[in-house]
Parts: sequence; structure tokens; C-alpha cells
Amino acid sequence: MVTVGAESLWLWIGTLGMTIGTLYFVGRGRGVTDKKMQEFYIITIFITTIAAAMYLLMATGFGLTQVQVGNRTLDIYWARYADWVFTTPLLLLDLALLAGANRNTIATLVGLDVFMIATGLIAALEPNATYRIMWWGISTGALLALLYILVGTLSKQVETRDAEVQSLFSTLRNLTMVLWLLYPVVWILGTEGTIGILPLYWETAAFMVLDLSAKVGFGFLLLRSRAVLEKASTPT
Ligand code: RET
Repeated sequence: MVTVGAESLWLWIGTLGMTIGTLYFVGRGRGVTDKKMQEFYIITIFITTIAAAMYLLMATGFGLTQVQVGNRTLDIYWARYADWVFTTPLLLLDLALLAGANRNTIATLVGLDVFMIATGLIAALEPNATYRIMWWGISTGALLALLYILVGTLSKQVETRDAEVQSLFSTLRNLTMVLWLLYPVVWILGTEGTIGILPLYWETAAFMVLDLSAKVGFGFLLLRSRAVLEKASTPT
């Protein structure tokens, strides 16, 4: 097993943050009896629970591996991808339920998302430097297609809903667009991109802030207003 370096500080903060987020959402969700509203709680609680476990896996070193690229040895936290492959579809599901999206839209979003994370994992584990960048490009292509659906199809489907639901959807959609676009940037500037502008220590800090914002921040905004969720749960 590879030993975790000084970046463990950020991984422990991530574990703690995801755990606090989970407990907070569980506390807020108690007493919610409406089945449709419960869906938002169940999904959001799973998002931070999975992330807390994967952060713990990284902090304790199990989630870390090494990849030889040319004459360099890269420290790769593979557990990130195990986290993301489950949590990013769940985040999209939250957004899609809020928007009242149809099954085809949800399936397309989730499919593109899993493809994005899977090709991102290949990029991270590939020993050839050029192929790493190629897989990064393929993964980023999937991200752009996914965001295109978020601004296009999904934003169109929400138009039939209540004004407050629309406004919450726009906030969460914009937050998602900005945060998600930063992931490939941190990846390519960090150790994975092999240029090494961002050392592992700072890369880990950056991903931790992004993960906490995209999961706990997102969940907080979503579950904050019961009144809006109630409207989102009523079919229109
Ligand atoms: C990778 C690397 C390859 C290129 C792209 C990536 C995108 C990752 C994204 C992750 C989102 C994670 C979230 C986590 C929640 O906490 C895999 C970094 C495009 C968009 C939102």
C-alpha cells in the first residue's frame, strides 16, 4: 500500500465535512412524510454518505495507488472515481426530479455521466502520457454534452413548473455548471495531467473544496426550502 502524504489533512477535512453534511440532512429529513419529497432526501443523503466513505478510504491510504508514466511515478487516488461514479448520477437525478424531467432525459444524462467518469478513470490509470490526455479529452467531451442537456432539454422541461421551483432549479443548475467545469481543469493542472502545475497537496485541497460545494452545498440549497420541494413534488 502507498503511504498518504501531507495531503491527508484535506482528506480528513473532506471526511469530516461529508459526515457532518450527512448527519445534517438526516436530521432535516426526519418527519418528512411525503413520498416524493422523501426521494430528494434519500438521494442527497446517499450522495454525502458515499463521499464520506470514499474520503475515509483515501485518508487511510487504501484509496491510493501509483501509476508509472514515463520516468515519473504518479500518486493516483482511484477512490475519487468510485465516489463520483455513484454520486454524480445521484446529483443529476436530484436536478432531474426537480425539473420534472422525463425518463429519456434522465437516462441520457446518467449515461453520459457514467461514461465521463469511466473514461476519466482510464485517463488517470493510463501509463502513456499522450493517451492520458486523449482520454481526458474524451471525458471532457462527455461533460460538455451533459452540460448542454442541462441548459437545453432540462431547462426547457422545467418551464412548465412553478416559478419558485424554476428559480431553485436555475440556482442549482448554475452552481453545477460552474463547479463541474472546474474538475477537468484541476485534473489537468494537477498531478494526473503530468504537467504538475498544482502539486498533489493543493490538488487534493482543490478537489475537497469542489466536492464539498458540489455535494453538501448543493444539498443544503436543495433541501433548505420545504415549501419549494413540496411544489416540486406535486405533478403539474
Ligand atoms: C475528470 C477527469 C477527466 C475529465 C473530466 C473529469 C470530470 C469530473 C467531474 C466530476 C464531478 C464530480 C462531482 C463530485 C461531487 O462531489 C474525471 C476529473 C471531465 C465533472 C460533482
